[in-house]
Amino acid sequence: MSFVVFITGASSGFGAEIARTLVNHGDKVIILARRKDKLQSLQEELGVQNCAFIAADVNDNKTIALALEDIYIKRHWEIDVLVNNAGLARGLTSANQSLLSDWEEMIQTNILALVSLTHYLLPKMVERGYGHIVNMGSIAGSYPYPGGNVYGATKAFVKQFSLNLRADLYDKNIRVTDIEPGLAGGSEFSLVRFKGDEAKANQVYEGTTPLMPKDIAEAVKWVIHLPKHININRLEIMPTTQAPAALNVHKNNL
Ligand code: NDP
Ligand code: 8X3
Repeated sequence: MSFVVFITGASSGFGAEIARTLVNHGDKVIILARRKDKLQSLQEELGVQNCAFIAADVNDNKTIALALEDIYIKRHWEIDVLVNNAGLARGLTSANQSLLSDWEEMIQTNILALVSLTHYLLPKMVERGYGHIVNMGSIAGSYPYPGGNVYGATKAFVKQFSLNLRADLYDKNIRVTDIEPGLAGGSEFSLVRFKGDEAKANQVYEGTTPLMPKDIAEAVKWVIHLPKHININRLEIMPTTQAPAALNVHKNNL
């Protein structure tokens, strides 16, 4: 079985690797991100017959709807699977030192854009009688860590939204999966989090073996291509070198 898979945030990291892995498996992909040059070269790599791209901000609902209509008219591709992967962390500072604009950007992209796209595509999936929404959550949505404040909260939203979608859709043949990776290198995640500070970004992965985009892409391929009667609700994946820590207790009498 091959699918048409719409992947947001596919100009780098997980999204680009998910596109490669799925096309390699025989699927068609529609890739979206803001950087057109990156999308164009990925399309060349994957073959124009297998890959359409939309160079847009994931928050730009109107442009995305028009581009999807255009792809439907030209290629007759109807979306079987939506991979809501576009997302970001900004900053790793304590909540009292964080910028409100960073918090707003994360909420806008990780929550509002994901919700809008889901709201746009879900009725079409229900009408066709099949669909799969794969959301890119994070372990940060389950385990708090210092500086994770709003980023982790956006991913907690993604987790609960995914589970609540299932509650509405279990009788509609629509699958919903929250993929929840832990520390993962090989993407621009930390570079974006630390606003271009390469040294700081590289330090995150120094001396350890993180997950890589290919690991996440294989997980996405697996959940999508399971027999249709199986829904993976949540898939929490950590590198072997990572584990949740103990709770902190501040003892102010010492
Ligand atoms: P990257 O920074 O490499 O990828 C993020 C992708 O999202 C890019 O393609 C970027 O493209 C796109 N993007 C960001 N903002 C927008 C926007 N406003 N409009 C359109 N596209 C946008 O990081 P990852 O691959 O690591 O991250 C992918 C997802 O995985 C994110 O949701 C992240 O939160 C999540 N995640 C990452 C983990 C990690 O440790 N790396 C672990 C757990 C989850 P462009 O800039 O061209 O628009
Ligand atoms: C990214 C994983 O642990 O850096 O979602 O928050 S982590």
